Amino acid sequence: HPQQQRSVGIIGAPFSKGQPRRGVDRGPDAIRAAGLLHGLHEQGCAVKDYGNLTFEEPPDDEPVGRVKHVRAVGSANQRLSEAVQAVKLDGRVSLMLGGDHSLAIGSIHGHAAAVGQLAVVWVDAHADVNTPLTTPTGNIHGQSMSFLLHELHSKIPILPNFSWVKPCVSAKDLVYIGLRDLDPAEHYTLKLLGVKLFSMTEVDRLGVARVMEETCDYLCAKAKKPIHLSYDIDAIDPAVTPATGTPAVGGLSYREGLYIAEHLCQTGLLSGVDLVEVNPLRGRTKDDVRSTVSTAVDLLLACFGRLREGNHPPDYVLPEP
Ligand code: B3U
Ligand code: MN
Ligand code: MN
Repeated sequence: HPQQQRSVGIIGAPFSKGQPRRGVDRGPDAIRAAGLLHGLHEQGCAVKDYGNLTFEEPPDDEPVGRVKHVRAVGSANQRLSEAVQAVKLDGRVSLMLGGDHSLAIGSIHGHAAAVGQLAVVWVDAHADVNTPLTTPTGNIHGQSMSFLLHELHSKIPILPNFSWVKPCVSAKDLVYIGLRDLDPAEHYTLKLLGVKLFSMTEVDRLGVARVMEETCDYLCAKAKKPIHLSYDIDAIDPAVTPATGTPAVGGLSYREGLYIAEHLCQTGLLSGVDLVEVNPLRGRTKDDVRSTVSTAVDLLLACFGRLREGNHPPDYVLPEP
């Protein structure tokens, strides 16, 4: 599908209560201001910006057990799920700009509600698969996948504003790339469920090209399901993308990060994308922020057709003298 016209629906989700640091709610506007829409138009995408969602602040949102801001996260994700469903019913690839990674709950839920079974590619330094009972921090951005996996359903307690969340992803339809900072319970869970993962060790061993080949062979073994890519900017090395809440050394290079996006685009199966955890208030310098945000834009342009070899419109003709 080298030059197909791609139709994109952008949803801004300026939400930060899945984690404790302020500023990640400024991600969507920073990514737009860095030229995302202009770049998508220029490469021939049909883009519709659905604008930023607004979120309510539930009163008395006290921790439930260890878990923080449960009600706010639950209701924000319910809104996001509905917004993603609307974009999919419009026939577009949904692009959710976060915001923190708790938003993957609503984004993936809405995507699956609209199109059915998904394959999920989770690119992240972290696995975000703590349950509300294993979380060491209480932050829901470290728990998103636990709410979505069928296999963990019996491990999830009842939480306020979460009753709408139904698990919609099978462990066999999930691949992690870039992992390097997991809690013991998360590692145990991924081994127990036999989840396919390419930690930074596998990226080092195999190289990113083989990682992507194996990822797509694995996910497409039986049927070609629509792919949901959930891209946490902290998957990339903090030397390149420092403006994020929980940077982890030893990450993907800029080139490896781009290769992942290019490769998934070329499958023609990308149906939903998240780009999360860009926090413009976390960089030490303006250049830290610029580098983080422009890397996010470059990853997204690659998701929607941009190639480093160059591109041209399908109707291009050389001018005659
Ligand atoms: N695993 C830890 C840390 C963490 C997860 N995701 C991020 N940080 N960004 C937790 O809080 O569950
Ligand atoms: Mn994450
Ligand atoms: Mn992360």
